[in-house]
Amino acid sequence: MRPLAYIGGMSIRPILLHPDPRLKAVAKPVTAFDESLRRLAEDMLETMYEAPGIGLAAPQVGVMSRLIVMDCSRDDEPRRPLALANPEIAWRSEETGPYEEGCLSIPDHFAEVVRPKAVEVTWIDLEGKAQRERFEGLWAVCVQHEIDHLNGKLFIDYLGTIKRGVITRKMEKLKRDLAREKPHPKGHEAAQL
Ligand code: K1U
Ligand code: ZN
Repeated sequence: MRPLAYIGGMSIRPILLHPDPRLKAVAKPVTAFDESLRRLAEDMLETMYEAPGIGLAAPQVGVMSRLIVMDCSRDDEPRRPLALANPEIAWRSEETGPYEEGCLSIPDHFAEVVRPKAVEVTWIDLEGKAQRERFEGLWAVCVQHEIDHLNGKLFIDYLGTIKRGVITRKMEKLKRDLAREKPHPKGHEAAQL
C-alpha cells in the first residue's frame, strides 16, 4: 500500500458524541479514490491515534462516507494503520465471543458485546484496489464495530433498553455540561460537540 502521506500536514478532527443523528444514519459508498479521500483517511488515523483509539469510522468525524480506519497492533508490534473504503463482511465464523467494547463517541462507557470471533472482509484501498482479509481477535471485534458505525449502529444498540437509556442520559448530561463549558471530571473538550 502507498504510504498514507500528503503535503500539507494532517489534522485532528473533532469526534462526535452520542447522541447525534449523524451517528444513527447510514453512510454513503465512497466513489472517488482521490487526494481528498487520502486526506480524510490521514486525518482519521491521526485523530484515532491521538484519542487514543484502535478504530474510527468517518461518520464519527461527521463525514457520511463508508470509510473506516483501524490499527489494533499491540504496543510491542509495529504500527499497522489500515484504511478501508466500502468494507463488507463476506464471511463470519459461527463461533462467537464476548468483548468489553468502548467507543470514542461514548467515552468512559464500556459493555460486553458478543460477535463472531472471525470475519473475512472485502474493501477498496485508497488506491482503488480491491482487498480481502480475514480478521481475528481484537481486529475482528474492531472491524465489526467500525462497520456497524457505517450502518448507524452503536455498541450500546446491542444492550437492553434500560442499560442503553442510562448511558444515553449520562451522555446527554456530559454534552450539556460541555455546552455550558462546565469543567467535566473526565476533561472532555467542548470541541467534541
Ligand atoms: O469506533 C470507535 O469508537 C473506536 C473504538 C474501537 C473499538 C474499541 C473496542 C472494541 C471495539 C472497537 C476505540 O478505539 S475505543 C478506545 C479503545 O478501545 C482503546 C484505546 C487505547 C488503547 C486500546 C484500546
Ligand atoms: Zn465506536
